Amino acid sequence: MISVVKILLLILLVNPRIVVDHNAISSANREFKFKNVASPAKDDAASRAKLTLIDGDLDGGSAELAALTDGRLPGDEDEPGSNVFFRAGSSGGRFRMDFGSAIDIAQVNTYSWHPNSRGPQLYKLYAADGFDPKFNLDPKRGVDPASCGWKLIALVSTLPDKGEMGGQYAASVSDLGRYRYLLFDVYVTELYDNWGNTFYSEIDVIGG
Ligand SMILES: [Ca+2]
Ligand SMILES: [Ca+2]
Repeated sequence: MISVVKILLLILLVNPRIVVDHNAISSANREFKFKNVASPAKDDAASRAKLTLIDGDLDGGSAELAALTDGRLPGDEDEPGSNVFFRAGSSGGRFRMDFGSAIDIAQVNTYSWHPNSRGPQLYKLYAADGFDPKFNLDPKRGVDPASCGWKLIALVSTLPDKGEMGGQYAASVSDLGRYRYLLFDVYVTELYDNWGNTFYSEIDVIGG
């Protein structure tokens, strides 16, 4: 007989591990050094992936999507042109990463930096191998990716419970498995004003 404990253990084992980290405004640094998450890498698997916007608009002040994987980091806490962020006042959007063929994904690390509400990260991460007959390469908002060939890997939130929202953030999702595609469903961090779209500085994908 399978006990509830065994089922819970199984869920823990197959679920990826999520680690989040934060450097306060005062301790933010150009190297993106964190206590619990590795600093961004230059020639990780994401640097060879193709990035495609699926839904939403990038802000006029945002860098091109490619800035997410160029290995370059902003030199300052408020450097729009070195970050990727969705249009001010919008509720975020979706983009896809294509590795060309399936790869073993050990880690997905996301990095952001801003002195205020555009610092923290809030997104859903999906992955797919593309073999599902119902597979939809471009599911827009309103279409649940899990209904068309994507697997929900993690809900990542680095939102602080209290205190300052600004600073540097890193999130690391481990042990994903073997996939060709990743989908990032990116949300605003707050709705009080138009400035809740995160400044994403870099996304690393570490192969297994
Ligand atoms: Ca990188
Ligand atoms: Ca970058």
